[in-house]
Amino acid sequence: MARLFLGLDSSTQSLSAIVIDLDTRQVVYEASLNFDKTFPHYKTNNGTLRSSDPLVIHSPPLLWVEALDALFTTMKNEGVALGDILAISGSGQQHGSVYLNNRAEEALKNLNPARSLKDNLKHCFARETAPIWMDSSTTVECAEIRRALGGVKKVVQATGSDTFERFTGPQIRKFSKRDPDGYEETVSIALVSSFMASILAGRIAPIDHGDGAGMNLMDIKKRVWHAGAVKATAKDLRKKLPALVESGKVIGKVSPYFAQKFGLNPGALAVVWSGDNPCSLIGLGLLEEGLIAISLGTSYTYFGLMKRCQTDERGEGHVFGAPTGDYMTLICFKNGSLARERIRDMYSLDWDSYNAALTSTKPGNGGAILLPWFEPEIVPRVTRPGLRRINLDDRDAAANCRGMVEAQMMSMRLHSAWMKVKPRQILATGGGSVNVPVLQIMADVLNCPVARIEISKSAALGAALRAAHAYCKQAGKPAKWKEIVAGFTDPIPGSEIKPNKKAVAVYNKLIKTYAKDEQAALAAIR
Ligand code: XUL
Repeated sequence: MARLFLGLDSSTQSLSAIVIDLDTRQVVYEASLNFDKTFPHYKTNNGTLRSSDPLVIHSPPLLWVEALDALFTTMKNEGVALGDILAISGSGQQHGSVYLNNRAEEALKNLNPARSLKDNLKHCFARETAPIWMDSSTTVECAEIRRALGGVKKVVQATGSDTFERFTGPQIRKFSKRDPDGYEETVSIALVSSFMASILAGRIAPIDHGDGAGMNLMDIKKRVWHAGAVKATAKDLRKKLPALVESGKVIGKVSPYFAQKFGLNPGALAVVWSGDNPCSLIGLGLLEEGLIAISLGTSYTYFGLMKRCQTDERGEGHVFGAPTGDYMTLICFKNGSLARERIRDMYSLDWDSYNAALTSTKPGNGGAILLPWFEPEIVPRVTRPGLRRINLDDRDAAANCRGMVEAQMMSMRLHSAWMKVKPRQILATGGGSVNVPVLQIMADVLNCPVARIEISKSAALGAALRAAHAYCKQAGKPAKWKEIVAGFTDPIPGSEIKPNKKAVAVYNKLIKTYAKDEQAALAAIR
């Protein structure tokens, strides 16, 4: 019998599944259900519900429930050997919260396979919709919690991140203030990850240390609920929070609902879910300190594992628990590929000519600096956006193309220094990673080899690998993480780009100029 493991990913726009065969090291099945297309009756837009307030962004949890039923139906119809699945885990978009009432626990325990999951669970919510990570309506609550805990530095040291609008604590506080009755009716608050895990396990599931760290409620060092943060967030909150557990925790067997309805192995283990970023850490094989992933998407993210818990006292970056029991960091730079595209369009170029401009210009750009904050920036915090040029001629298209990419890479180097982890190998992923000249600048500025990795469902894969790791441990045959991920997370062969020594020397100097110019620009804005 094959040893199969299922990883699910409940993301903003879709629910995905990956099944891996641990013996052949193959992904044997992949599927994805797009929420807008598959469930138009929820009237979501990219999986979200909008209101008249553009800062408020929610999703309907019943949609996720219906999607879980539909995905299992698809897997059954497509002949997935569900009877051979030994364990299931999952990944959830981080920070989003689901508010369950006093009927939830019983309903989860007694899921009736003769009815749909939606029918089983439709009366279990104390709040119809779930605020998700895109919601930025809690600035007031962020300030209140930050003040109660003694300022940015204190919050960061306590919870791993400054208070952020999308984080769960500020969202809970807002709900408790705006709808005290709904809050009162709430018996248990779940994250997207623990909510989905609750359905699979047939009971209120715990929250893992990875996703728990995205709430501004967990003591990042002790990995327990932080009494001060809980108190500063909302009244009686402690009672409404489930247990915090390590990411490898087996919750129990999967609910009989799934065995009876879809033929899932009734002995399959339900493993606690985690957030999409901690799951991607595993799905990209970032198991050692110094292995860093840089995702070049609309925004850029920089993430990697940390052995020792360092926090960013400026309050820009985040620290989450890693599924390995270590820590991980996540730093989001909002002005990513979209900003590069703005420069491309400004000079009427296409990507080929943009890349040609990068290869025809010299590292360091003759000391010219560009600060590319087209949109309000997260890292560093920029509330008044705008493009700024220092010693840079706006008529020189090629120098502007280079200045753009150098600035993004220097910003990553500067604003990841707090981790005290020197990158040894960078894995570049996301749409922008096909541009080799961009990766050369990345390698030169960060003084580190860069390889490309293309795993489109890294979060779902990470979840499947986490399920396999937890299963082996439970079966009394614990395996090293390296053994679990071997063969699943390899970079694209031959894609490695080495740093150029001369260019590295140029950037080691230029980074100081960049830091000074950035500081001056920020001082002028604030
Ligand atoms: C991380 C974050 C997003 C969500 C959705 O802090 O907000 O990455 O996890 O993917």
